[in-house]
Amino acid sequence: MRGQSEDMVQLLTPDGVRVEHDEFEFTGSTDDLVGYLHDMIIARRFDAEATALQRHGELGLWTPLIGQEAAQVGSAHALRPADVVFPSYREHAVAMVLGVPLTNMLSLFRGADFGIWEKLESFKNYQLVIGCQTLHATGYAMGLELDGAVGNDNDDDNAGVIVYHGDGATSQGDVSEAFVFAASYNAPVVFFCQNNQWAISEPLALQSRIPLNQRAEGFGFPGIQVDGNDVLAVKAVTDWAMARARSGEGPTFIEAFTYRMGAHTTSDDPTKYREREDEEAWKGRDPIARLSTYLRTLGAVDDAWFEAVEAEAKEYGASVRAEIPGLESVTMDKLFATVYREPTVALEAQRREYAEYAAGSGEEA
Ligand SMILES: Cc1ncc(C[n+]2csc(CCOP(=O)(O)OP(=O)(O)O)c2C)c(N)n1
Ligand SMILES: [Mg+2]
Repeated sequence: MRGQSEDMVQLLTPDGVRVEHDEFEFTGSTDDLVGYLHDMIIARRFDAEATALQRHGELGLWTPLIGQEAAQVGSAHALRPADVVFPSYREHAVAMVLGVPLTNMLSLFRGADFGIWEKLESFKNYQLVIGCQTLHATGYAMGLELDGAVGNDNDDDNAGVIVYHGDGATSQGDVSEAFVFAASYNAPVVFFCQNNQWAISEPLALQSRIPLNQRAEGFGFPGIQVDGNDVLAVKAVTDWAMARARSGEGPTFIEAFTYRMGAHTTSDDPTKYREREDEEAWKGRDPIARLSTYLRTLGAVDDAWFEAVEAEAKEYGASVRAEIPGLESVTMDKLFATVYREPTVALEAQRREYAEYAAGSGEEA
């Protein structure tokens, strides 16, 4: 595959065969893997439901995660309760693993709230400004260090930050600045780049002449490429990087080499800019299929298991749809009230200006 490094970490081949690696091993149990497969199947179902809800006009937009389940589920399972996540806008499976109610996400994409969701202390708001969350995450990580939450002898007292961003985001100035600060301050932050090969219609080849993980070396911290469709390898590499962060060894860049199997968003049509052969080639590397093959070979899952998960996914899908009518709608009053904890003079002036405009136009305030 183009952009794939020779030393990409892989522990499970696309055919579902387990392979050894000199440095990394998956230390979890088979039961853990069955749990990850379950999470990946449910996440894909949630994603399909949300895409369908957008098509029915219930959501303004949706950002599909299909294809990126292993990158998200594997990395999320490497996190501990004190760790903090800064997502971009596609990390629905990370949210799911961390117990953020997924209806919170539907609410955001319906325009019914502003991302003030549950568990904000450990899973921050989605960001649509490409790459900006890498700066927020780095600043937060520097704060953890100042708070003494890094490098303690008792590892239970330690915490780290993980920030998710895309391949396209690495072309943003914000991301380079975050790398500089993370390196200078040895911040406990893991940059988890889901290289899904596309930044909307721009292929990775336009953005980088070298595999993305090699960029980290120039900033002075390790960069590693992992097979992002291999949940075992993603878990092992993220465990290592988060342990480095928590113990005070500083930042790490992980490039999870994966593929956006769907559209960029529900407003996008990838048939306009990418080849069907490309999509077919990546279908053969589907993260769910390869783990299913492996676990079937072990005898850890069978047809009955898949039927039960399918039934659960179906029921879950129905419960997601049932939530929609109960979601609040947004009023301009609520919008103004949510900007700052205390209103500012400028904001109050804007609120008055809007109220006058609404009164004149007959629009709801
Ligand atoms: C600062 C900024 N510039 C441009 C955009 C428009 N935009 C939205 S998504 C996107 C591509 C991002 O690609 P990538 O970082 O690879 O993330 P992916 O969507 O593939 O997960 C762009 C350019 C934006 N939201 N913010
Ligand atoms: Mg991308």
